[in-house]
Amino acid sequence: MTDVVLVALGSNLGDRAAYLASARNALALLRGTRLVAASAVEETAPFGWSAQGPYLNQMVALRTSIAPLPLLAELQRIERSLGRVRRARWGARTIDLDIVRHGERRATLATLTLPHPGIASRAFWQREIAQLDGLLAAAA
Ligand code: PH2
Ligand code: MG
Ligand code: MG
Repeated sequence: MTDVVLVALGSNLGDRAAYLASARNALALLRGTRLVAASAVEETAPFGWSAQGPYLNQMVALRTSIAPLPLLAELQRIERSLGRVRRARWGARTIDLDIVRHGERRATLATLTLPHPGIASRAFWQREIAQLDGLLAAAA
């Protein structure tokens, strides 16, 4: 049993494009997982806490057998491996990996809400989701 999972990537410290590329590689290496589509990379102004540099954002689609909470743990492991240090909420980071959608699942847990509640307020996520949905439909 596999699901199509959308994962948002964001970086605003150091070599941002290299962090995105390393994260894509690490995602593609997860057990039971294929990276099946990637959106364009977009530079975006920071939201939440404006005294930080601009982000590179991208979204990828995975086909995976990993359930939401174990996948969240894998994303946090990848973040740590790429030098992520958790300081302020919404502060600058080398890499941020967020589960945006996990198949049709809905969840409201302390650590994870699905679909991600940030979709409605982030125009760049809406653009990336539209790109991925188009790529996935073309591949189906
Ligand atoms: N992520 C944040 C905080 N602010 N701003 C942009 N432009 N892009 C992000 O991915 C982002 C942010 C917390 O996750
Ligand atoms: Mg985030
Ligand atoms: Mg995050």
